[in-house]
Amino acid sequence: MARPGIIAFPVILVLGGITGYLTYGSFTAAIPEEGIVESPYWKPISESSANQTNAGGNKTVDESKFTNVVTINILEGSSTQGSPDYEPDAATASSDALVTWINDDEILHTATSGSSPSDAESGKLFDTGFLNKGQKFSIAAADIGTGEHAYFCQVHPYMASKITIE
Ligand SMILES: [Cu+2]
Repeated sequence: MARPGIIAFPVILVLGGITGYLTYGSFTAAIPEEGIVESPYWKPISESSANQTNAGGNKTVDESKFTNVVTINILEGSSTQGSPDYEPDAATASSDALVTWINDDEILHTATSGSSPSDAESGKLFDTGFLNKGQKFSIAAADIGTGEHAYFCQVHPYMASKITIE
């Protein structure tokens, strides 16, 4: 009778080869091809989200349509409590104006409608979302609506201001 190793050795080699071949096949089959989506969770990007300009969720505003632009700067050092924050601090805009907030600070800020984070109405009229340094957010004053509206920074709720749309 032959030594068992003489038969076992080629058998192990062949089994190893088959295992390697099947593993290779199943792994390369899992590499997705470009442009092909095979996922039950996939869905196309909707028109509305594609048009968003920032986390605020508002659609792109065509700034060229506005001759009257009210710019509110979020001043450098705004995050320090008691420092000047929004400039002008009490802004006024006519209803045909475009209202733009620009963050001139090094730190993230928002301009969010409402009196404080606990205000149930906060963010309903407008919300710039988180603005990094140099980023801006624009909204038509007509979309905010006439009246005096309080707003604040979600990151630093002591940053509070107001805007009046006439
Ligand atoms: Cu802030």
